[in-house]
Amino acid sequence: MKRISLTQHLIEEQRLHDSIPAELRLLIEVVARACKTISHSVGKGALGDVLGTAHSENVQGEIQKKLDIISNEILLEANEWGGHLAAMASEEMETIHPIPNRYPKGEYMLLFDPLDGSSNIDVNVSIGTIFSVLKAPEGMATPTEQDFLQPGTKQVAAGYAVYGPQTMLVLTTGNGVKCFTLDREMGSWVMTQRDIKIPEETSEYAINASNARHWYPPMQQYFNELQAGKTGVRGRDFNMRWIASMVADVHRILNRGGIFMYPADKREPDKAGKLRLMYEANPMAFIVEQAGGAATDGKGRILDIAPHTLHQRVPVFLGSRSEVERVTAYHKA
Ligand code: AHM
Ligand code: MG
Repeated sequence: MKRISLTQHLIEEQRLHDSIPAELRLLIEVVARACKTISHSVGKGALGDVLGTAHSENVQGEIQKKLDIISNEILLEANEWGGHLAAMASEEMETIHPIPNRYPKGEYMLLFDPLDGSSNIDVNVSIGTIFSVLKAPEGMATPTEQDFLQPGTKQVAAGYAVYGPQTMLVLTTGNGVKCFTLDREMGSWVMTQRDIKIPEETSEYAINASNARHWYPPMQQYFNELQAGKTGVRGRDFNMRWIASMVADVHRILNRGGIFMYPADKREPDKAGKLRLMYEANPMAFIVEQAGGAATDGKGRILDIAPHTLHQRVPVFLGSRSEVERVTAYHKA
């Protein structure tokens, strides 16, 4: 089989669809290179002294792991000097990170969750990096948080790297979803899936069911029906998987179908759900829609949400279209 590298793919996409100008190609390649570096650190584990906590907290009040901070630094450093970006924002930084004055600025803005699934780092379970790319608003002089607050429909690219038995990069620029596998010996990303499509029907769901008693009634109803399986209104059994790394759960769903849910619950009514809109839900929703699936917050399309803060949270229902539409209908009823 002919090997198609990430670079070759990006150049050919530009020729075919005019969707990846040189600056965006550079951006994607730099992010992909940074993910290689992160993958290398992840793979070293205790031998690289990268496990354990960093004894600091991020803006969400979560204890940061050493790898959260290392991955954040790797992405910042890799993306600062190329001239393709105006600013960056991250789960691990309270405010935005404008490109320092000593470097040229570009027209893109990059958001990321540098190391998603942090609770799995120390137990050698798949984790990942999620990223989203926006264009700077016309005429923007000095970037502010406000400039980032664009709906997910404005994303020009989104992707994730999953650090599992294999390291993979899943990418969309709005023309379907491609997957690249890291050839560790050659150090290159090689295309291994050209057009990922999520099966429309599924009998598999992913949710942290330990939160069940805190959910709102529509979620409880949907979940009870799944659990009742053959004996209930659904008339068939469902299987459950929960990795607690969104990247790994979404990756499984992209490949064999399923529905991923992180609903809002009653404990913190002001914080709608756990996952963050700008650098978790939006990029994943873009990828899932491009793969033929659906992504909602229970009420409407995630990509249509007009954000009001950088770190805002959102309920997430995504994956196989039929189940996402069903659980969304329960919320609207
Ligand atoms: P993180 O970005 O701090 O790692 O948190 C996000 C993660 C998701 O990857 C995952 O789906 C979820 O949190 C797991 O939550 P829980 O600990 O409730 O299982
Ligand atoms: Mg995360």
